[in-house]
Amino acid sequence: MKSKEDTIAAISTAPGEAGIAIIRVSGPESLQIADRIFRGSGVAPSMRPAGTFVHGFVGARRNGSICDLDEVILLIYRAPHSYTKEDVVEFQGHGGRACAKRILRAVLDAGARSAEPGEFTKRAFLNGRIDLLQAEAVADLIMARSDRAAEAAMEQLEGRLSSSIADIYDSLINAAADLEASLDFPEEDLPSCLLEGAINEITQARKLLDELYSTWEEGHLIREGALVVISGKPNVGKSTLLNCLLGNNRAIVTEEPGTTRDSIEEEFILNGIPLRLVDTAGLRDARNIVEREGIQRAQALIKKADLNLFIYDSSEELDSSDISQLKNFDPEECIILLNKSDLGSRISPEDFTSFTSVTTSLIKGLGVDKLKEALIEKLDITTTGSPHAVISERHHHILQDVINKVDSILKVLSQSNEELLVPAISTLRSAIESLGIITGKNYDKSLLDNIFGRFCIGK
Ligand SMILES: Nc1nc2c(ncn2[C@@H]2O[C@H](COP(=O)(O)OP(=O)(O)O)[C@@H](O)[C@H]2O)c(=O)[nH]1
Ligand SMILES: [Mg+2]
Repeated sequence: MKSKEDTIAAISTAPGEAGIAIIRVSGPESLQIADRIFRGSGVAPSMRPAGTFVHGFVGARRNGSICDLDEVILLIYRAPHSYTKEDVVEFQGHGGRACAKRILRAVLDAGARSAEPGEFTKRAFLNGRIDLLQAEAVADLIMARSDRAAEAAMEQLEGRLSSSIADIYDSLINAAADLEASLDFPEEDLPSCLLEGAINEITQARKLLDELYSTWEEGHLIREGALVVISGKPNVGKSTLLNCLLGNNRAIVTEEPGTTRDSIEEEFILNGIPLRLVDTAGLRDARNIVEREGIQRAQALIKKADLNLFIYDSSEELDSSDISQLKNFDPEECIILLNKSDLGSRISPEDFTSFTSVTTSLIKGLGVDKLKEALIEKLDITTTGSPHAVISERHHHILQDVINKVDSILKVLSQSNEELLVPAISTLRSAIESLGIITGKNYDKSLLDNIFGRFCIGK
């Protein structure tokens, strides 16, 4: 399927006051549309060579005469050397609320159609310039909230993930060919190299699948951020911790227990990973209806968290409710803070041997660096190691399906049961087809609508 043969246009820059706004036009009529509305020195845009730019004005016909709408630079690209592989022109006009819209209106009046979200990138995909993984990387890059997220998106855009999938794809195709060839032999004449070759190829693919699958956790953290929930009894220093990490006074801190009623969420970037840091209402038996609602929300958040930070006031003795609250936490996904160490320590790390604990005096900023180190370790976000692309939710689902199929094939092959060979080959073919949905070798309209519908207009 090639992209539709009409010409589309959209404002590609963000709205609002800015130095420059870019209006992008792509399709067979792009240059003729530029001829109709652009007035500059020298020859008409459609007579100009690719890869050039020219200064001039965009005009519109009003009451029989031409009136200038904006002063622009016009960039000219010719198929196939453009973002979409089609003829493309870009008008760089003035930013702001009105100018870009005036140029877009002139372009649409001259024969273009308004682009749908992501339609330029969709054309780049349909015209074979990039695969679906690279198209998704464009959206990831635009939405990246941290250095690490942008880095991973660039790796994907440059084709690292595509080439890993291609390696798996090739191994499975080779294995399918071997297995299909083996069907031509009666059982007693079957050359052992065919079956062995297939098993080797599939085992190799299985290893690569595992490696890719294991990047899901990191991919999820990079794209959605890690939900880190701060909880504990009233007055132990939860809001002080939020403010300490953010470096400002986001949450109200008072000596009065029960100050924080609703949860407060803020973004905090740690080692390139966005954390969704949530301060919650203190956990206690509350009478007040608003506070009770706040506590219920806190409990729901604790269950959802990627990581919990549970704070004690270590200047006070542990009581039975302190101990029982610990049951809500998985030691793997929780860090205990022993706060207010400046007031003396009645609780010690030895009281929580299965948990990671950090001693702090948040009012003095002590122990915060240790806490950050513990967070990095618990969330497994050390930035050492070579840069690598990471899979997304969509890829995760498909890879899970492929892994299940590959495992079932390996099981059948290990049993050397001739009768099961034909169904195993068809399972292998179906695994290969699923892989093709990741890169876009196989796609349907709803898959493309789903992926490109999430893009912004103009990309
Ligand atoms: N001495 C001491 N006081 C602290 C410390 N951390 C917080 N506080 C104080 O404890 C009180 C309650 O803090 P807050 O952050 O509002 O607790 P929250 O109810 O858990 O959110 C405030 O008066 C803080 O200034 C600390 O490390 N040492
Ligand atoms: Mg508070």
